[in-house]
Amino acid sequence: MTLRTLNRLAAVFCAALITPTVFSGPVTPASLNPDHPDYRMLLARSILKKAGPDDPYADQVISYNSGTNAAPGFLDPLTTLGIPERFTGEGIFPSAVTVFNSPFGTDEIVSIGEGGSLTIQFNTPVTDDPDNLFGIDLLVFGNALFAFGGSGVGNPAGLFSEPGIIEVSVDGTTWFTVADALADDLFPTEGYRDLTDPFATTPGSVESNFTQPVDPALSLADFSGLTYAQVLEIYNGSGGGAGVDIGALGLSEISFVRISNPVGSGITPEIDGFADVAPRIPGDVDLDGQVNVTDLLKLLGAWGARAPGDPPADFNNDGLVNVTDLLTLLGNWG
Ligand SMILES: [Ca+2]
Ligand SMILES: [Ca+2]
Ligand SMILES: [Ca+2]
Ligand SMILES: [Ca+2]
Repeated sequence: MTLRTLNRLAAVFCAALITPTVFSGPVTPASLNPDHPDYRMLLARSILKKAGPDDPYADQVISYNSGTNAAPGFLDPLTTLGIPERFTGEGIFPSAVTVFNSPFGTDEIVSIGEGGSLTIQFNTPVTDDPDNLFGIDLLVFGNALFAFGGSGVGNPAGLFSEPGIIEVSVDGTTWFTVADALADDLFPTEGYRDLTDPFATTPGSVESNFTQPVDPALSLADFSGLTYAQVLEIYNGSGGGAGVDIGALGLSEISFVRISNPVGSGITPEIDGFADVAPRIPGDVDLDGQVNVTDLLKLLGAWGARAPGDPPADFNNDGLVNVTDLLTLLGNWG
């Protein structure tokens, strides 16, 4: 058995782990519990935060209930704070996190058994910014992964996923259920933009963007038979994650996210992290931070009804690339 096979088996194993364990009740947020092993780390992190602007990732665990059958060992909810994993298996089977190789360390992800839930908080609210790509405001990262078909995604495309329910809240009291996205499902995490081997044992050179969503119009079928290189192309620099538009729920901002797993689901979602989507510059089709002739040509090439995977030239997210978007581009030229 090669390292690659072992590596892949480990990831699949962790994605599918369903073993009974004892019920554990809600935990005290580590920041309030000096006995917690990560207390000092969190303290240091929060002190650092005060010195500079907040990062775009989850900041606090409000509660965690592991449910009845969470994967043994994957019971630390603090693993969902901060930036999602780019590299996994340190000390075991070190490898880059790719759409075919999800994070599997006990210090990287947490498991939510049946009847369980995880609630986190962002210090800075996630807003329904109109300049967020595809209208997506929040990303939830799990350990879902595409089935590898020999040279890329299998055909038909397969996904190892354990969908969890996503809810969001302004105040941590009144909750809104997200209808069109599930945690630990599409889209698998991708740590880098420049890897050629999806089972690479060393990091890539160019990091993906964990605050940029994958086009939510893409379905699993759109990935059928794609090579790894083609998947990276369609991800367009994104680090993946399940995308949530809080505007679709009638909300302008949220600070709390809850992932839950109903009794009887037969699965155990794993969660890696949460990100607040960064707004793009309106008119910047290729997402390089500038609005210029390259963006204009891409917009003109995408003119008309927007299809899944098209260049993101629909700045007002109305499904059309037309004169409204052209004027937005010209108005932000330079
Ligand atoms: Ca939105
Ligand atoms: Ca994590
Ligand atoms: Ca540009
Ligand atoms: Ca438009």
